Amino acid sequence: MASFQFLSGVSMRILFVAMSVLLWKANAITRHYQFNVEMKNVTRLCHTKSIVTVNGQFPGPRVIANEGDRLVIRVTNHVSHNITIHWHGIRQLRSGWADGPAYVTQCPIQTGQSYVYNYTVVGQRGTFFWHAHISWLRATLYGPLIILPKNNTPYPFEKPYKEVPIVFGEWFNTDTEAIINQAMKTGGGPNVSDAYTINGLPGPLYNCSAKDTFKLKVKPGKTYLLRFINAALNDELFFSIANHSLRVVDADAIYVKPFDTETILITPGQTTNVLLKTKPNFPGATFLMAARPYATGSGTFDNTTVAGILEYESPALHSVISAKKLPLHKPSLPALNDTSFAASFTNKLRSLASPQFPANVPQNVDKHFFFTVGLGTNPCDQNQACQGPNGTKFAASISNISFVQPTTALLQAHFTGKSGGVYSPDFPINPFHWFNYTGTPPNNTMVQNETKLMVLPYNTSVELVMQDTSILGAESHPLHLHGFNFFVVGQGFGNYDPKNDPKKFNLVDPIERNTVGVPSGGWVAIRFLADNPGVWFMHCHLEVHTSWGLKMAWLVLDGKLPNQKLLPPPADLPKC
Ligand SMILES: *[C@@H]1O[C@H](CO)[C@@H](O)[C@H](O)[C@H]1NC(C)=O
Ligand SMILES: *[C@@H]1O[C@H](CO)[C@@H](O)[C@H](O)[C@H]1NC(C)=O
Ligand SMILES: *[C@@H]1O[C@H](CO)[C@@H](O)[C@H](O)[C@H]1NC(C)=O
Ligand SMILES: *[C@@H]1O[C@H](CO)[C@@H](O)[C@H](O)[C@H]1NC(C)=O
Ligand SMILES: *[C@@H]1O[C@H](CO)[C@@H](O)[C@H](O)[C@H]1NC(C)=O
Ligand SMILES: *[C@@H]1O[C@H](CO)[C@@H](O)[C@H](O)[C@H]1NC(C)=O
Ligand SMILES: *[C@@H]1O[C@H](CO)[C@@H](O)[C@H](O)[C@H]1NC(C)=O
Ligand SMILES: *[C@@H]1O[C@H](CO)[C@@H](O)[C@H](O)[C@H]1NC(C)=O
Ligand SMILES: *[C@@H]1O[C@H](CO)[C@@H](O)[C@H](O)[C@H]1NC(C)=O
Ligand SMILES: *[C@@H]1O[C@H](CO)[C@@H](O)[C@H](O)[C@H]1NC(C)=O
Ligand SMILES: *[C@@H]1O[C@H](CO)[C@@H](O)[C@H](O)[C@H]1NC(C)=O
Ligand SMILES: *[C@@H]1O[C@H](CO)[C@@H](O)[C@H](O)[C@H]1NC(C)=O
Ligand SMILES: [Cu+2]
Repeated sequence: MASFQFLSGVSMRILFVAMSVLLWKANAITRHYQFNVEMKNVTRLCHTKSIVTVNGQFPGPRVIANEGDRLVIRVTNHVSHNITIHWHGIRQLRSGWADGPAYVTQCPIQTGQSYVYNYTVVGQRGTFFWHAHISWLRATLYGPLIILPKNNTPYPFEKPYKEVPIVFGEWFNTDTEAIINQAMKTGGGPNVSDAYTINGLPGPLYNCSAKDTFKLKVKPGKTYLLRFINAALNDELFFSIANHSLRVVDADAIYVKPFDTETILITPGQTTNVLLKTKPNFPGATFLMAARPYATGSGTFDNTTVAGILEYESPALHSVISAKKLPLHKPSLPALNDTSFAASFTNKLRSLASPQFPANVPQNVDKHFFFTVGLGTNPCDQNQACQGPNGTKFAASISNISFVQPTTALLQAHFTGKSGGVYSPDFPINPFHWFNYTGTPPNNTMVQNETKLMVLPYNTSVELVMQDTSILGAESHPLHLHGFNFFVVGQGFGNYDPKNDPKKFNLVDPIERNTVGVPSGGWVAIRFLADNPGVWFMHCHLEVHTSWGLKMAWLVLDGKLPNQKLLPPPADLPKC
C-alpha cells in the first residue's frame, strides 16, 4: 500500500478505475435458468384449457438478476408450436441474437429443439418481463423479469419493506391460436378475451372465479414496492386500489420523479413501479384493487373488470368473522374511453434525471423521421365474404406499409449478406402521400404489403414522430421499440406541426422508456441514439395490430471500433 504514495494522481485514478472494474466483474455473476416449454391444463372461469407454459407454471417463472449479471436461459420446446422468447425491455447490447422476435432476430425454436438465450444486462435495472414473441403465444407464455440494482446500490427512494410483481394478463376460454387464425382468414376483428387477470387470476367479479382471486396481504404502516407489468394481449389498462394512493417511482425500468396518483394507466408492453404505503392501523380491513381497459378503437373489446384484494393482517386475537364484517371498498376507475385522463397521466411522467441517473437526451438530431401508425384494409380474396370494413380485411400499417413477415430471420439475412429477396433497405422517411391524418379519412383505405427496413449508420441520433391516423377511426397504439430506450420529447393531439411543436419539446427530463402510447388522434415525438448494432423490431404492442402488420424494423449498422460491432451468432441459433 505504501507504494501508492509514489503514484501520480492520474495513475491513482486509473488504478482505482481498474480495481472497480475488477470488483464489479467479481460481483457480476452468471445466472442459469432452464425453460421447458410444455402444455398444462389450467382452469379459469370453469373452463379447462390446455395452455402453453414454461415449466408448467402460469404465469411463468420469475427471472431475477442484478444489473451487470449474465443471464443464460436454455429454452427447450416440448410443444407442437414453434416458440421464441423475448426479454422485453432488455437492450441486448451487441447481443441481438438473444432478443427473440420470430423471423426478425431468429428463426423459431422448433418442436424438440433448444436454444440458449445468453446476454448481459448492461446499465439497466427495474421491472421487465419475458414473453413469447411468435403469433399469439404470449397469451399464456409470460413472466416477470426483475433486474435488481447492483449489490449495495440503494433505490433513489425509500427502501421498501417488500417487493411484489403484479402482472396483468388476458384469459380466453378458447384457444388463442385458433382465434387469430380465424380472424386472419375472415378479415374481421378477433374474438375478445373472457377476462383480465392479475398474476393469472381473474378475481371475484367474474362468474365461477371467486376462488381464483389475487390477494395481497399487507402489514400496517409499511412501504411496498409494486412492480406492475401489462402482459395483456390487446388492452391498455387503468388500475386503482380503493382508498390508497400510489406513488409512481419508475416506468419501463427508468426511475422517474415520484408523483402520487389514485389510478395508473399501463399499456401492453409497459411496466410501472409504485410505492404503496399501507395505513397505520387497519386490522382485517380489505380493499379491492381493480383494472379495466382504456379503449379508443371502434371495434368490440373486453370491457370487463379484474379485481384482487388488498388485505391488512389481522392480529391473532381478531376472529375471522369480525374481519369479514368489514365492508369491501371498491376503487373508482376512469371511463373506458377517458383520453384526457390518459394524456394527463402520461404528461406527469418525467425522468428522475439525477447525477446518478441522468437523462441523456440527444440534443442534436442527425435524422428526422415521420411515420403514420394506424389501421387500413386489404382486399378480400375472390369468392370469399370478408368480415372487415365494407367486406374487406382488416390491416394495419406504419406509413401505409403493412409489414410482411419474411420466412427467414432478418438478422441472419443481414449478417450473412444475403438480404436479397428477404427485405429491402428503403423504409420511407415520410409517408408517400400526405393527407389530413386525423381529419376526414382518404377514400382509399388499402395498405401496401412490404418487408422494408430503415437503415441507420452506427451512432445516428434519431428523432421519430409517430402520428396516429383516423383512417378507420382514431386509436391509441402502444409502440414498442426493441434494442433501445427512447426519450418521449413531445406529444399532442391532431396533426403534428413540424414548425411549432418542436419548440415545446422537453429536452431536459423527458420520460425514457421502451413502449409509448401514440395518443388517440394525436402524435408522439421520440429521440434515441442508434448505438446498438443489429436488427430491431418496432411494433404496436396490441397483438392484433401486430398481426395485421403494424410493425417494421430498424437495421443499425456496425461502427468502426471492435466494440461497436454485432457479435457473431451463437452456434445453436435455430435455422428456418
Ligand atoms: C389435459 O386434459 C386432457 C383431458 O382430460 C388430457 O387428455 C390431457 O392429457 C391433459 N394434458 C396435460 C398436459 O395434462
Ligand atoms: C454465453 O456467452 C459467453 C460470452 O460469449 C460465453 O463465454 C459463454 O460460454 C456462453 N454460455 C453459454 C452457455 O452458451
Ligand atoms: C369466436 O366467436 C364466435 C362467436 O361467439 C364463435 O362462433 C367462434 O367459434 C369463435 N372462434 C374461436 C376461434 O373461438
Ligand atoms: C354469469 O352467469 C349468469 C348466470 O348464469 C349470467 O346471467 C351472467 O351473464 C354471467 N356473467 C358473465 C359476466 O358471464
Ligand atoms: C374509502 O373510500 C370511500 C369512498 O371514497 C369512503 O366512503 C370510505 O370512508 C373510505 N374508507 C376508508 C377506510 O378510508
Ligand atoms: C360491455 O360490452 C357489452 C357488449 O358490447 C355491453 O352490453 C355492456 O354494456 C358493456 N359494459 C360496460 C360496463 O361498458
Ligand atoms: C365516451 O363514452 C361515453 C359513453 O359511452 C360517450 O358518451 C362519450 O361520448 C365518449 N367520449 C369520447 C371522448 O369518445
Ligand atoms: C364503406 O362504404 C361506405 C359507402 O360506400 C362509405 O361511406 C364508407 O366510408 C366506407 N367505409 C370504409 C371504412 O371504407
Ligand atoms: C384536418 O381535419 C380536421 C378535422 O376535420 C380539421 O379541423 C383540420 O382543419 C384539418 N386540417 C387540415 C390541414 O386540413
Ligand atoms: C379519391 O381521392 C383522390 C385524391 O383525393 C381523387 O383523385 C379521387 O377522385 C377520389 N376517388 C373517389 C372514388 O372518390
Ligand atoms: C397483402 O397481404 C394480405 C394478407 O396476407 C393479403 O390478403 C392481400 O391480398 C395482400 N395485398 C396485396 C395488394 O397484395
Ligand atoms: C416452424 O418454423 C419452421 C421454420 O420457419 C417452419 O418451416 C414450420 O412450418 C413451422 N412450424 C409450425 C408448426 O408453425
Ligand atoms: Cu396498435
